[in-house]
Amino acid sequence: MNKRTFKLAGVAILASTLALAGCGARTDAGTGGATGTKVAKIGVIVPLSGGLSAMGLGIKNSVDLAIKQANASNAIPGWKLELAAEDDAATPDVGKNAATKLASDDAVIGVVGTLNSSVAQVVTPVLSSANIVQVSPANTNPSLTKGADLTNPKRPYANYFRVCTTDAVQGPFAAQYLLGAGIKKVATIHDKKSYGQGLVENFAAAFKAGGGEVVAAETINPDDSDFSAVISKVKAAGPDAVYYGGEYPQAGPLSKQMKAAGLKVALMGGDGIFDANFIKLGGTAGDLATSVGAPVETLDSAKAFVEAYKAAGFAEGYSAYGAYGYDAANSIIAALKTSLASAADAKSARSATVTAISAVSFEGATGKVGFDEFGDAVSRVLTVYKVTDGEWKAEKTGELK
Ligand code: ABU
Repeated sequence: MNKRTFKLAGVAILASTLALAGCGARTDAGTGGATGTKVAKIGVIVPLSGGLSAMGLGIKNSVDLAIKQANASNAIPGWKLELAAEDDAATPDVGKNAATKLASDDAVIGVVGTLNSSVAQVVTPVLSSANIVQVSPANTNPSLTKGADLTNPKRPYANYFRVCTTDAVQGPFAAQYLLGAGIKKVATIHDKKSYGQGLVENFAAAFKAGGGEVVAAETINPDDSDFSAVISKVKAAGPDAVYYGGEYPQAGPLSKQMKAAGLKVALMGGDGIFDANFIKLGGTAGDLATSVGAPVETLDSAKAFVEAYKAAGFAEGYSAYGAYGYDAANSIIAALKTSLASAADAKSARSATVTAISAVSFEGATGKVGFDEFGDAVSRVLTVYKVTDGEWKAEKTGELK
């Protein structure tokens, strides 16, 4: 099937789904046969532009899909859900403005986002002030749910939840993998951002505790493109591998420049580098990444999501976090079934939505979706991927031992 035929088939499937759902549901003039008279909006705050937009667009499209499916099945009788997507450009200040804009819209009842932990640190307080529930598909920095002192965890914001696991699990999972592969000496590099620094700290502590040695600990700036100085220092320390905390726009070129400089060891990173763009930008055979959950394509629970996403004909792939964006949106929608049931309008149901989501539990695309007392995901599964024949291939899926 060529791309155009595939897209047309997707439109036909969606149209027939909507037509079926319309039978027995009330219709509104101007809503194309949707399901209610009151409107509640689910916001999205992710990078829709810039270097990380591949991940952000996959999340936005997946939330859009969840909303369309909820409307088609009349999931919340009397209500029509709408998408309100905002670009944070992976930048805290832009994200804060996006949160302020969404919070000032009385129809917004929940937000899926952000991608970046550093952006969440300024977005969450704004949404918290407006009692708007936030569910991140991708933030992995532990402090967002446990506060700065992990030895004395305190939840900073009751409106914040996430459906992915955290770097307190991801870092040690990577350390165990490298130690198990016989790697005893690593150099670490991070980009000084909340995610990159936190990931490296969690990795290094576990690597040392497991008997490994960190022979160099370096940093780059988030927008650097020439890594020659840091590579010289790292190469002199003679590591067996480099562990990088950051995202693929820097990690791909860093790997390429490492090998060109004669530092021919694997670069390993976390979920921030797990994207096809890492390889396009210079990531090479043998490089490694961990990412949250099991590979989506192998999950029975994700089959319907993958098929519906393809049928919907989005221009971009669902990427590393699409299935998590879909589950995040569906966790909000599940809460809305309770909070909107007798609500006069969306704004008056915001607090009730925060309360309702704490008890949400269902089988999502990525597996069991639910939250603990900190708002963290109940699932702690991770996968190690290796660049093999020009693409990421899963090496090992499991939970931290
Ligand atoms: N977890 C990877 C996405 C980036 C972040 O948490 O900042």
